Amino acid sequence: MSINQSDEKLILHYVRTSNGQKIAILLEEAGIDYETVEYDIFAGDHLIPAFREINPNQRLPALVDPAPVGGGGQALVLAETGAMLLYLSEKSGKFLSPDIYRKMEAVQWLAWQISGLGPMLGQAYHFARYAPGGQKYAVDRYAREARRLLSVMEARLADRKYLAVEYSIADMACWPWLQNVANIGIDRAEYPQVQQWFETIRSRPAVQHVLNADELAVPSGYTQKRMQLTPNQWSNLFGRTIAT
Ligand SMILES: N[C@@H](CCC(=O)N[C@@H](CS)C(=O)NCC(=O)O)C(=O)O
Repeated sequence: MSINQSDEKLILHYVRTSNGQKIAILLEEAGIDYETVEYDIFAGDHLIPAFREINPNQRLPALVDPAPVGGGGQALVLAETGAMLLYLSEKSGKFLSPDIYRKMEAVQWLAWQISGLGPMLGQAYHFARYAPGGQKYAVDRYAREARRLLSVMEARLADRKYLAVEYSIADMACWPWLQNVANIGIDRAEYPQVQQWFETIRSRPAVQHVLNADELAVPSGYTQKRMQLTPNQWSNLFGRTIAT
């Protein structure tokens, strides 16, 4: 992994997880030229000081645009997937309608993903897959909240193909998070509208590319029902290394 790369391509500091895939999908959909720098979060790649300069919150992905339009030659360094999706749709002029009503509908569902679906499913996955046993309350609490959020999506998609009026960054934000809900005991087929939406998006060439390209796809070891981490890996993600 080398953080210092230079030319005019965008640099995507990438982790092969749902959050990383959101941004890769938009870059592929919009046809923006980019290169990835891959981080192994289990190995603690994101904890090195050089990455803290890029994202003080030390979470992935992050994006560097060496020459943003109107930036006067100064690079733009961005963290938070919501901010990155908004930036890239503005840069490309795609996947966010210029019509104020349509645009804000998509922004609303993007906000719903980054404040609700992502964090709640994240906790559901954590307690079901990483936490020591005996956490029934937390496992049930977050699984229930995950189901509630899927029901919200199900109702939303009852009379429309996408979360907003057209395919948008809101769909790209939500889609990767629904790939492995079986790991938290949810069968997507219980939510037929969500399932149909999921398949429609899965069949898009850009999404297929992200699912199949070696450098972008989620490694099979990341999707096991129950994760077995070494003490060092656990510490890099949830333990004392984080505070230092
Ligand atoms: N709110 C952040 C969440 C990013 C996030 O949590 N990324 C995970 C990978 S999917 C991460 O960096 N985890 C490392 C850790 O928890 O130490 C965003 O939307 O960008």
